[in-house]
Parts: sequence; C-alpha cells; structure tokens
Amino acid sequence: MTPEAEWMAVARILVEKWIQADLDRPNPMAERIIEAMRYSVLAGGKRLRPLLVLAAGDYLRVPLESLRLPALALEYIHTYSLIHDDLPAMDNDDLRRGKPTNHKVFGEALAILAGDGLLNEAFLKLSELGVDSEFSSGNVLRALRGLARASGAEGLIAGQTLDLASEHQELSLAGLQTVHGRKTGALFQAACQMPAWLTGNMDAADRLHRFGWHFGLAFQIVDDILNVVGDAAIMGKSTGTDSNLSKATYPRLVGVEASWMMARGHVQSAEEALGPDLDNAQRLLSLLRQAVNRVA
Ligand code: GRG
Repeated sequence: MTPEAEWMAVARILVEKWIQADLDRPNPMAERIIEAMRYSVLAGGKRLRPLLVLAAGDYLRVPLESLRLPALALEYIHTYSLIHDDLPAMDNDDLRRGKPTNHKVFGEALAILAGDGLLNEAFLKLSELGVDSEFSSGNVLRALRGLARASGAEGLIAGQTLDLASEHQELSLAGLQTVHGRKTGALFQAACQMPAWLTGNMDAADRLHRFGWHFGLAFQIVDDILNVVGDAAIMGKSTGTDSNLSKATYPRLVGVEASWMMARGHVQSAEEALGPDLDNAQRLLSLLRQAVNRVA
C-alpha cells in the first residue's frame, strides 16, 4: 500500500468514527427524525467530501483533528442532497448507497424532514468552530459563508434546478458543464477550500477553488460513464437512469471514449491548478486519481 493509500484508509476510518459518534444521540423531541437522518448518513458512501476536507487540510498543514466539524458538515449536506434528489418529485430512485432510499423506508414526508434536518445540522456543526477552536471567528464566518454559497441557490441548488429543467431537452457541452459545475462541483470546491477559509489563506483558497472545479468535473464525467457502463450491484444505486430520462450526459453528447479523455484532461488541469509546488499535495492528488479510477 502506498503511504497515500494508507493515509486515506486511516482518514476514512476516522470519518466513520466521527459520524457514528455524532449521530449516536437521542432526540427525545422526535426519535424518528434522528433515525431517518442516521439511516442515510450511515448507509455507506465513499466519504469523498470529508476526505477532501482532510486532504486539503494536510496540504495546508492543518491537523486532521481540527477539521472534524467541517468534515461532518460536508457529508451531511451531501447526504441531504441525495435524500432529496431521490424523492419522487425529483429523480424518484429506489436504491441509494446499496439500500432502499430514505423515502422508501420512512415515507416522503419524513425523508424531506431528514434532509432538512441534515442541512441544518451541517451549519450547526460548522458554527460550533466559532465557539471553541483554534480558528478565528472571522475565518469561521468566512467558511460558513462559503459553504452556504456553495450549497445554495447559486451552487448545488442551482445545479439541481438546471438539471431538472434539462430532462428531455437538448443541452450543449457548455450547458452540461454549467449544470455539473454547480450540482457536483460546488460542494467539492467548498470541501477543498474549507481549510483555506478557516486559516484565512486566500491564495490557497484560490488554488483549491480551481482544483475543486476540475475535480468535480472529472468526478462527474466518470459518474456519467459509470451510469452507462457501471454495475448497479457494485455501485449500490440504479444505473441506466440517465438514458431512461433522456438526460444530457457526457457519454450521450460525446461518446464514452471522448468522455474518458475529457475526464483525464480535468485531472491534469486539477493538478496544474495547485501550482508547481506539489510537496504537500500528494494526498489530494491521490484522492483525485481514486475518484477517476473508481468502479462505484
Ligand atoms: C436536492 C439540492 C439537491 C441536490 C441534489 C446530489 C444531487 C444534487 C443529485 C444526485 C445525483 C447526482 C448524479 C449528483 C451528482 C453528484 C454525485 C455524483 C453524487 C453522488 O456522490 P458520491 O458518488 O456518493 O460521492 P456517495 O454515496 O459515495 O457519498
């Protein structure tokens, strides 16, 4: 195992431990809502966004343990978006992370609330850094603002809105990139920038913004390819769903081979975005390679 792969395995275990511990709490007000939130967060998942927070932290020499709360925040926002995306009013999916989707188990109303609960929980977690941490409250505010923007109506939610509007419609490659830059890229960018915001390192925030953009696009192109050629059993979610909805995807627009080439182009641009000094970037780069070479 390479040192990077070893680091990733340890970091992933740590993230799992943080999530388990954080959600293992009673909610006398409403047990069922915590159960529904816990169900989707603990259903599995690659934990890429929290790992990106930690790898970007490593790049900037921010200790792993100081990034527990932002790592949780990113995974909670991501999981909320998956729960809502799977709802009948959106993508209407039955399977997510290898398990029945949240609304299949808890019903639509509770699934909506579980998503809402996780979204609020994410900002609660991040704001706790402003109470007691080594980060200044000004920088914590910077991080809160950055995450709100990335997950809001100009970021993730814009991407989802454009994506829903594009079903059964012709979309250009540039249009597709706009959708994915928001729907997938915005959260990856926020994950990468988080340690830079928290330490007020705006030069690095700029570099990591560009890295996250290319990371997101490379990841999404591979996601589109896997939706065509992937194995639903390995992926733990339905495949072929994009063509069922006649959705614009990279393979539909340019074919599978050209899609791979585009993904590889974004990998190279992501690496270039970090500049010539890659001494501390090996963990970030290893996550990038893993995201593109994945089968699920
Ligand atoms: C409802 C506001 C709102 C947004 C939904 C997440 C999402 C946006 C849509 C899901 C469909 C999709 C293809 C989104 C692109 C992002 C993406 C590839 C999500 C899946 O991320 P992974 O593979 O999932 O990291 P795991 O389960 O491994 O965490």
